[in-house]
Amino acid sequence: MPASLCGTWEILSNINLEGYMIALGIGLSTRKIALKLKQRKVIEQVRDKYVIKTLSTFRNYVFSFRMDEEFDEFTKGLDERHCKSVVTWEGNRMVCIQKGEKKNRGWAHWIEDDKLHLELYCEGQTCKQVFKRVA
Ligand code: YOG
Repeated sequence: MPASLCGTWEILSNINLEGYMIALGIGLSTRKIALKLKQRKVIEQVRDKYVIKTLSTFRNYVFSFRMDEEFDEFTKGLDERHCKSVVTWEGNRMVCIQKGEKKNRGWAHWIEDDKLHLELYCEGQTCKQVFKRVA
């Protein structure tokens, strides 16, 4: 059983968010705002149902899913695309594949040294984020 991702997490580092946003087609003015945000993650689990909230002063993105079950994701407030998404455990990594218009899109979360790690992928760009636990 992987270490629990549940809790409240505050961003410490954010590498290549710009490249990831360009790959998603996010416009310049929104990218400038997004680069300055202090993102938080709130991850909750009830049985096999998870909720991941990405919170900021500008916009929030809330995403809920069941493990191993494909569902329709609409990335509201992000790039506003529809994806067929599925989240699975790959060893200690929680891995999401987001099938849709953008190729090689998805993300992976894992715990390392008590930090929450996240890689966001899109069309050859990877954004790497690390969060520390605050609750
Ligand atoms: O999280 O997919 O935890 O859903 C960061 C990249 C900025 C809006 C969000 C709002 C967003 C404009 C990744 C930032 C780049 C920029 C706070 C969310 C796109 C648009 C919402 C995400 C996964 C994994 C779970």
